[in-house]
Amino acid sequence: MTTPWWQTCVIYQIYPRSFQDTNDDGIGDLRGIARRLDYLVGLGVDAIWISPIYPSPMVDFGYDIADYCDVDPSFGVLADFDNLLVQAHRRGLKVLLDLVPNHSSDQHPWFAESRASRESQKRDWYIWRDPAPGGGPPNNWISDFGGSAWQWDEATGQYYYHAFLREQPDLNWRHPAVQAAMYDVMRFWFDRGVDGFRIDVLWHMVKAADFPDNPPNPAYRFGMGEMHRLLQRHSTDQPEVHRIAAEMREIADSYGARGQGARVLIGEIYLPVDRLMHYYGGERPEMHLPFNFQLIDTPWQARVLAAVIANYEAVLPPGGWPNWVLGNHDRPRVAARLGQAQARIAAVLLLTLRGTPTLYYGDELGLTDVVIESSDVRDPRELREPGLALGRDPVRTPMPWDDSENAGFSAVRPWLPLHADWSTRNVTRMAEDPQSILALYRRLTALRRDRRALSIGSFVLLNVQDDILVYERRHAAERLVVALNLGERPHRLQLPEWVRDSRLLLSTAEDAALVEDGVLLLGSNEAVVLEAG
Ligand code: TEU
Ligand code: CA
Repeated sequence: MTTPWWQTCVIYQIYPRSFQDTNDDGIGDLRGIARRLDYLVGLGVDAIWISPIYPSPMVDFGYDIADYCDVDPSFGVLADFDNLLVQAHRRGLKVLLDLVPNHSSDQHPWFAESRASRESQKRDWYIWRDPAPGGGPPNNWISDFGGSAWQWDEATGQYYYHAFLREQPDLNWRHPAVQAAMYDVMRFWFDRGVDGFRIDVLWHMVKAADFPDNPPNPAYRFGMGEMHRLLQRHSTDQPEVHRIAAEMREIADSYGARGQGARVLIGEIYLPVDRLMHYYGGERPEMHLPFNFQLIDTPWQARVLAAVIANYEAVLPPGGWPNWVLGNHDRPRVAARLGQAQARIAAVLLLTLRGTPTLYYGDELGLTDVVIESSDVRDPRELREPGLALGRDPVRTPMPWDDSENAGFSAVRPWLPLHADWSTRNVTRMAEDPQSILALYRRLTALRRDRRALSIGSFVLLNVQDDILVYERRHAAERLVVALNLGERPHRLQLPEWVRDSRLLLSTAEDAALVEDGVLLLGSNEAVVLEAG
């Protein structure tokens, strides 16, 4: 029985505007990704997910799509994508695209036709409603980026719904023609050879048919962002979304359901874990991997993490494969949240937990959130709700390749500024330093490849105390122990009997931990992987 690649792989997210520029416009492009594929092979990842590359006015930097079946000129042309795919596949790398089915750009021809008149053939492709009886928006729903989620259209005298920007009208997924059109988009890219999709805001796609007001959120506090005033009870996570997710899965499976040829679907879903589990599917399979963002949101404390991991393992449905994420293009970077020392421990955690890990570009260098001067702000989220630290520019800054001008990212000033220490915190420099976090990531991916216990083995929590988290990964005769110190204080840990004669496979510290008489001396901010026998 062969394990499908998406269970054993390490996924690497690329924010294409910020990875590598090749035509001197300060914006990363597809040729740039192709140029850096050998870096990714050396890093030891197996699949890349590329944030949207399609034609877009870039109001939300590609999450506002004006044509689902082409490439934006700032990223290149379709032939560049085809070439990237060939080059990636030649190196054994899978390529996942970002599918954004919930909404299009307001510049998409579908929306132009829809808004043209109430009688338009495509009127119902989007969500149009009359004003509330007393006037004003049809209900109280709030955009995730602040303000009413309803935009008045003077010409046709109705409101349209947008869960995000007004430039991102939501498609009406209750309409069969919309479903058919988006399924054709999936086929377009599957036919070209892509290995799967990360699906944007999957849980948003269907709204309650009668559009009731959302209830207030009792936990709302100023500073959380206006969207959190209300619970998104009726605007998201509706039962009907599951049939759509299952149909998407059927399309993916029709291109490859097993082994190396499998096509994979990853759902972006921000929901409590019990709700998240439904997106694996019931009678019919849905997402291969509903993104598990808990490591991003969980306080960095051993007991809390242990509880989160144990609960997640416990509620996974039969056959449901776990996955873990430390960061993405919307959330603070891991090194900004935890600091450099613990970012290394987080790397060990991400790559030794049971389940498919997704790594965000730059986190392997310990990039932190870059301070963006107000004149440099680009993210519409920051522009709409300034000063609440909701902006996402800080985590989308250019990848630093070397200490040449603009860090080898571009010959010209990049679209967002580089981090301050780019002349030392860059790929070339860190690759030479065996103690760098980059070197640590390389050792971790190599170890994960080498030890089936890490990729497909079982998981058992062994010890949780103070700042210490210890667990076992086991496959057949292979038994590994992972011990993490989430704090500064060194610890002496009594090891279980079976691991007394153990070998140290990896340590994050320069002078690695010692095992003496069955006691592990775990240093400050140190994580180790031991192998029994
Ligand atoms: O993100 C959706 C999303 O859930 C977040 O913006 C969320 O509202 C925020 O993290 C608060 O928890 C996806 C994309 O990843 C994002 O870049 C897009 O802006 C958004 O959808 C619209 O497409
Ligand atoms: Ca470019």
